[in-house]
Amino acid sequence: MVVHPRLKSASLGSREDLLLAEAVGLARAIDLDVVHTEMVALERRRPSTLLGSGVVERLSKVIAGDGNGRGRPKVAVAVVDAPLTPVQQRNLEKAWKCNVVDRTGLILEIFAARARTREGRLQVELAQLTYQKSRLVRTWTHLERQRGGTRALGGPGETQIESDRRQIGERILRVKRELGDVKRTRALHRQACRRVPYPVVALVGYTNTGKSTLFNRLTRADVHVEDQLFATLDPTMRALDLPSGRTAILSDTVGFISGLPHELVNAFHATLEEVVEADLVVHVRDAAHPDRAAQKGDVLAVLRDIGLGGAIDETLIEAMNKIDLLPAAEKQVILNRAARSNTAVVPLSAVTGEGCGRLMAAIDERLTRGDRLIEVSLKHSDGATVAWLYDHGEVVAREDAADAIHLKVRLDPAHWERFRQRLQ
Ligand SMILES: Nc1nc2c(ncn2[C@@H]2O[C@H](COP(=O)(O)OP(=O)(O)O)[C@@H](O)[C@H]2O)c(=O)[nH]1
Ligand SMILES: [Mg+2]
Repeated sequence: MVVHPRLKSASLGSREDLLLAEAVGLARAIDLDVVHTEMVALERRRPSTLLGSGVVERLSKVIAGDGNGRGRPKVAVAVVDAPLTPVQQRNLEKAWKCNVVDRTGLILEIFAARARTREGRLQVELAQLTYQKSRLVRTWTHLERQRGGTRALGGPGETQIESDRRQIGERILRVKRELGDVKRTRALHRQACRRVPYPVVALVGYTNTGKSTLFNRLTRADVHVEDQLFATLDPTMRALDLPSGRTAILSDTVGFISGLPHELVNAFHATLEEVVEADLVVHVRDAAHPDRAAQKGDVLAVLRDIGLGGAIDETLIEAMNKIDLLPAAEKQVILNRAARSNTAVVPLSAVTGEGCGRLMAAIDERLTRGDRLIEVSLKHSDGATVAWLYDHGEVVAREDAADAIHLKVRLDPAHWERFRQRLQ
């Protein structure tokens, strides 16, 4: 169940629908099966449960399966799309007899499931620990106040919460230290990570703009041998067959989230680390979203923050998605603008498929721009150079003759330059 509470006094009109839709999108991002969604209007925020008691009671019937389920609740997880205090969270769990996750908790789940690099995982762990610790601290003060008790730090009188807190504090220190190490050796890690023999195309953009739909449409074809490289590791990377016959890897990244809680910004940026490594970034936009201009600004600002600044024009294609939802006149404006953009903007619909072929062609053109197709003959003893070419280029033909190995290889300009130096 996903509940989006809003204060009656702060109504944003139709924007609220979009916020609820975003929360549902976030829940689906960790594979929750959403059976009930609801916008709840609040007169005020109740300290005990946030929501009013009537609403809490009504929803508990929904959770129990419309009131007829005595045993297990039908709903296993209730997402409350707002910040909840630890007390509110606990009271709702008691009233609803199911797990309750607030907005920050949900986002942390997504990041944890999707962080790929070591730095990403550490940043997410740090954010999780900090979140947990703040919960314990506040729960603890709450309990202390109730009991009016005294406390002894450490020693035999130590309470469970105090020792939990101390352990979390120690882990935070350890994670911070490790993060420092990772950052110092980041350059080395990058080189070591760069083992994928295909160019990587990353899809970025706000949640619900259609990244996953586009990802599935573009890579829908049968399962590839290349996929097996990733399948077990990562369901968000798949082989992409380009019109030129070239293969790339398409990567579906963590979506941008409106009003990202401040304490999660570092973790979010770290989950986008891989985007910096990508050969090409496809910025998926929702052409029908009223905030699409602001969203674009946010995305570009973050891409600049994580280090994509200078090369942004070279490495970015804008996929204007959901054009099927636009009125004809508005759609025409976007099509005209795109036609003048020289493949920098591609209007499309991931649902109907319109424009998806053009996106594939644009990706292809961008990836092969400046590439060279070279033919080399190498001695059988020169296994190192053969291996280097397989690692850094795309071997399109190979013939093992008696005297030599003849290779036809496609190399991008940077690797072509390195290869020339290698030969000298
Ligand atoms: N009408 C329309 N809906 C779309 C299109 N692409 C995606 N959607 C819908 O938008 C919602 C979010 O899509 P999803 O791929 O999960 O977005 P993501 O969060 O960016 O991965 C889903 O309900 C999709 O069916 C499109 O081109 N047209
Ligand atoms: Mg998605």
